[in-house]
Amino acid sequence: MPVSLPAAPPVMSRLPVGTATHCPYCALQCGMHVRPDGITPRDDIPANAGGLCQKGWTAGDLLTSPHRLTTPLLYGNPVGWDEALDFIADRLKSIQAEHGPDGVAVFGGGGLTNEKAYQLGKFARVALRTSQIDYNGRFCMASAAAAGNRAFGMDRGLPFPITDLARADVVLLAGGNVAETMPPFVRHFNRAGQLIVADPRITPTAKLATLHLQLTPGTDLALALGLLHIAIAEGYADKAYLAERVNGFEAVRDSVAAWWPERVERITGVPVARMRDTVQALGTARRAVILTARGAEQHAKGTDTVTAFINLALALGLPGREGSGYGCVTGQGNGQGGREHGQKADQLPGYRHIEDQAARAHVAAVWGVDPADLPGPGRSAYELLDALGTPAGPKALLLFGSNPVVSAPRSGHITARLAALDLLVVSDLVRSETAELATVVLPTTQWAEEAGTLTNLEGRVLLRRQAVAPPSGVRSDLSILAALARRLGHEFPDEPPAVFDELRRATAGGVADYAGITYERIAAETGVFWPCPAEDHPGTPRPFLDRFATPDGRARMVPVEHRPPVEDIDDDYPLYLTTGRVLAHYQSGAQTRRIPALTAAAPEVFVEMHPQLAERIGVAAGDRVRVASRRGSTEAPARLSQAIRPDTVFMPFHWEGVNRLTNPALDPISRMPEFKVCAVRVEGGTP
Ligand SMILES: Nc1nc2c(c(=O)[nH]1)N[C@H]1C(S)=C(S)[C@@H](COP(=O)(O)OP(=O)(O)OC[C@H]3O[C@@H](n4cnc5c(=O)[nH]c(N)nc54)[C@H](O)[C@@H]3O)O[C@H]1N2
Ligand SMILES: Nc1nc2c(c(=O)[nH]1)N[C@H]1C(S)=C(S)[C@@H](COP(=O)(O)OP(=O)(O)OC[C@H]3O[C@@H](n4cnc5c(=O)[nH]c(N)nc54)[C@H](O)[C@@H]3O)O[C@H]1N2
Ligand code: SF4
Ligand SMILES: [Mo]
Repeated sequence: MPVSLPAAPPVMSRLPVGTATHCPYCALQCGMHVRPDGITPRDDIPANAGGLCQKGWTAGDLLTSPHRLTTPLLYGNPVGWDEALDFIADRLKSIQAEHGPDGVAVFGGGGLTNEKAYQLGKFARVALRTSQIDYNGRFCMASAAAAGNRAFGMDRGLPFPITDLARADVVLLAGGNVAETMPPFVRHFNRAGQLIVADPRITPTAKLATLHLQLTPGTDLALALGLLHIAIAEGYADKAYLAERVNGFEAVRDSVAAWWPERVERITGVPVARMRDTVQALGTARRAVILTARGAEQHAKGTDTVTAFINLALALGLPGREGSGYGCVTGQGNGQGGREHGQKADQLPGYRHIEDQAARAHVAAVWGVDPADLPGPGRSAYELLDALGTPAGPKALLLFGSNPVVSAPRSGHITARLAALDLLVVSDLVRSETAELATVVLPTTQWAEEAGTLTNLEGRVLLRRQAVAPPSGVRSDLSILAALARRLGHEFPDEPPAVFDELRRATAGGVADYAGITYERIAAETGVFWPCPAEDHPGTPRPFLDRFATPDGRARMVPVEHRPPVEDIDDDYPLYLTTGRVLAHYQSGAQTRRIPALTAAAPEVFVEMHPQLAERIGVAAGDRVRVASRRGSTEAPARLSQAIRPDTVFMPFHWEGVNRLTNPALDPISRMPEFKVCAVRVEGGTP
């Protein structure tokens, strides 16, 4: 049965074209024209080719929002820029004088442009000389990144253009709800092909699927092991490909021998027949793609789970074949570029490792410093937030592009850590929940008010052009960093093209090599795929066609074992809580909860539950219930739905409170928290 796709949107009225730029939100980075009277989609950008979601259509309201910050705030009171910046610099110096360089920490975001992400990493290592920097991408696709590096020697979310999906006969999507999280994505699925979705809920994406695997939360790893077991048993392993391109098949084959389909059914709840249908579809397809997203990745075993799906893809001979492959559906606007240029605790620009001596020497030369002066690796995002204000932890935090009071796991605890700081500086467009706690808030320019590059989920570097003048009183993040650096004795460029030129040099020769990418080329070619080592190099849409990025060019299969969620259900907390997104809101909601059309579409948080469960616990539709975990509790109205398993409740995390419940248990490799499964109880039922 072919995939059923929603009807194409009506043909756009041909309004005068404005500035060609890109959406402020997710990693699809839809192309859009911004005009004074509104937004229209671009049709020259393949990822959206004329489409936008509701958030994109209404993004213009961000530019005129009455909630916009336009003056720095010191202890909540408006002050001038010099006063704010002098205050911050003085406090940074005195805190570092007392506690050493690591007394100050920096936290970034995957929504920041490449230029900002790069500059933030340089600011931390050069101006502050702190090792304490990480960013919210650790909460996003860090597990897929770690697994991709382990298997392929390179983490490029989709190692092929998104338009390749149209040629795949079968797509298996584990833990992604792209119909709500990137609506124009669904137009790339092959209408004549099959879509198989693994999700505990019957989401709008699962409704498009030809086959839905409605697994128990936290069991994707068992599912992937079971699928590989069946694939090998039924003779679908591609022996010629494995011999030519892959190391480690035998050990993985032996490790899945015990993952009998019936055993996997008991753990996942997915019927054996559906697993067999899935394997048969993948195994007999001429071209097939396996994708993972946050549903499978945001677990304390996320890296191993993605590894298990990559093992399946490798056994079937998919990666590195045109029209086939494995990919991670990256999330934030610059989720891909944001993980390449050094705002990660263990990383230098160009996806270089901070402990690699050659990498340190290269980057230090670009920065004009002694390699020995560059700090080593710091704490990962949750561990950094958890250490704030503790005796051994940082006493100050500079935060750019994240709202952890809403979005961090165990957020009640993280809010207390933020409140324990001597100095919290937040650069933001609006007074987010985290900015409410800040000693100093710095109002910054946003997407269409400034230029910069972003790297979309395909690894295509795009140019987000400035379309409007910023309101008076705000400054760009780059100029804020330059002004602070100057006060700390360093000269940093503050214009995006100058920063990008430096980024090109810093990434030259690295895994994520941008040396050959220029603003002019991006504009002329509607984006350039990295790696692109020289201006006459065409860029690399499909990096794995001939070889993988490992030293011997072969992919690595790694045996992995399933284990239950870190916190399983029991008598006290008998239900699984899983969390995720709704169409109308973005992330912590700091931006979208301030847009009237979006709050009208999705006005408040809710807890989705099956009617059988509701009946069992005495809850009627719309009742306010209390949801409690071992870490905290929150209230929300109940929303009854047949689309969820009776043992599981779902809450979107766009509102403060949901993350008070979530479990910060971390993946040992990626340091990803277990956002997608913890144990809760639901009480109440008061109308
Ligand atoms: N509307 C909207 N779109 C967004 C965003 C947004 O906030 N709002 N954010 C962007 C960002 S940063 C990201 S990372 C992406 C995320 O994009 P997705 O990964 O598509 O989004 P999620 O809703 O987090 O999770 C996807 C699905 O995982 C399912 N799930 C939960 N637990 C499990 C599990 O254990 N196993 C499996 N297989 N599935 C499970 C959920 O039911 C959910 O339907 O979206 C991007 N696009
Ligand atoms: N329970 C649960 N929690 C989750 C998730 C989940 O699935 N479940 N998903 C996780 C994921 S995948 C992600 S990516 C995180 C995201 O969560 P956050 O890190 O909180 O991301 P945003 O809400 O996008 O926060 C961005 C903030 O920066 C501001 N901002 C936007 N652009 C700029 C800019 O250019 N400069 C500056 N200085 N500020 C800017 C915005 O106004 C906003 O306040 O949440 C994670 N938390
Ligand atoms: S799908 Fe993502 S990039 Fe496209 S309009 Fe919606 S939020 Fe923007
Ligand atoms: Mo994300």
